[in-house]
Amino acid sequence: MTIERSLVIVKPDGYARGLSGEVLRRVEAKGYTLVALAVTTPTREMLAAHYAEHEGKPFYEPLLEFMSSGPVTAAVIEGQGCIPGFRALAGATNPTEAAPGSIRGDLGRDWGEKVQKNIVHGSDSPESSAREIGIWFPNL
Ligand code: DAT
Ligand code: MG
Repeated sequence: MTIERSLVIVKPDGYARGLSGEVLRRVEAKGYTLVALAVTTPTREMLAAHYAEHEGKPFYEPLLEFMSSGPVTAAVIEGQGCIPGFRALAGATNPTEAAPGSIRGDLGRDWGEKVQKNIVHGSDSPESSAREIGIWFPNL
């Protein structure tokens, strides 16, 4: 596997619960390197670009509303295979189904809302990673 970069976001729920450090701890404990780090409240424009693939889905509007509701911690991480590797650390999208041991499995649950508040985002492919890093860290 080649050295890759992935965009990791600690979403507003994770940030508000004080889980940024716990997520970054797991990233570093796994052996990935932090390349860039920022706390920011994303604009709707950034989020529309970031989540373009989900436009039109029933959870799209609640997702943009939620993601723009407060600060997030955004990071670029680096390491061999870190794109699938961080997805494995994050666990399944639905925290109820995410395996114990994963971030979503250990730290998340169903809050009975329209959008899954699942603590973290991680890029799902090299193409997504390059696109997302361009949106969140245009100077990299
Ligand atoms: P992932 O974040 O695991 O890559 P995704 O890209 O399919 O998942 O969806 C993006 C986000 O949208 C996800 O983290 C939470 C929300 N979401 C996805 N599917 C959903 C659903 N069926 N109901 C509510 N929210 C959903
Ligand atoms: Mg996704």
